Amino acid sequence: LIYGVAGDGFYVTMEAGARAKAEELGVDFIADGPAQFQATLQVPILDAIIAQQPDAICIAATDRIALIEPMRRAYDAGIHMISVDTFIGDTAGDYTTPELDWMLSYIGSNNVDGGEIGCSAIVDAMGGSGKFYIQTTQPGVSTVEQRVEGCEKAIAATNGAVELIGMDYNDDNSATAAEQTSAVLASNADLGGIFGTNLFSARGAAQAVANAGLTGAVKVAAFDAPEDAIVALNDGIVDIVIAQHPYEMGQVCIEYAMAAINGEPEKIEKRYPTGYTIITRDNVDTEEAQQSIYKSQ
Ligand code: T6T
Repeated sequence: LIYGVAGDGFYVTMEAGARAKAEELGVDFIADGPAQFQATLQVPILDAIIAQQPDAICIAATDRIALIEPMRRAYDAGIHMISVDTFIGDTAGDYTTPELDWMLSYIGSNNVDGGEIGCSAIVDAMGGSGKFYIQTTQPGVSTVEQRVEGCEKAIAATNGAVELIGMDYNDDNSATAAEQTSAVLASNADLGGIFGTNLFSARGAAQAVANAGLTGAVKVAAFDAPEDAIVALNDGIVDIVIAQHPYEMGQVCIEYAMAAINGEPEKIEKRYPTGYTIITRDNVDTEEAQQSIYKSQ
């Protein structure tokens, strides 16, 4: 498993799911990933793994385009290739196209839907009108790009009643996200809603709202469910937490890898969408919500 960045609860949870399934199936499993969410750091890790000649690789590509060639190298070296979380290419994760049909599968959330769910909830919480702002990580990352697309759909559905006043790229860094959000709050006293497209974006956005004393006045949708997002939800800083199912992504990835190795392609779907658990203050204490909180180690 080559994940997107070390120390991110989302990937920590994915690795736990993959490791548990690997133990169950007797798979020799290793996981590695870059210290920052960056293609230039991830590609050398991929190359080092290719050199070890594994039978299969599950990878969360940190860039839709930059990882195509390096991943193709792995395939050409005889390794079964599976995308987990993010996809490569510009066909929205469709791996049936001739350019990408060497990819076995894309296992991950429906991110357009996720963005739309989060932003529709915030639009509602804003009473259907007002100013909206998006915190996201980097261009070229399939997941967050699709979440922005879904969010823009929710905003467009208001026919202009909600106005998207801006979007900033925080480079997957919550301190940067907090700084950028603070600046936007300072110059837009009437901001109504914010969408943080991933764990670090949402963490920074929530911190900035709390620091500005705007808890409750500015509604926040947090993509991803680390423990601190749940604390922020309970404190009224965040209004909706969209929990992905990274543990399942890790498990399915190992199952698919084994199916490929055992010559059972009928067990592999080209697209395996994992679902969401939508957490609000109404259901946060349910077992389902509590179980969907990401592991931190
Ligand atoms: O949101 C997840 C993941 O889906 C995305 O591709 C990158 O950011 C996270 O890992 C959360 O930090």
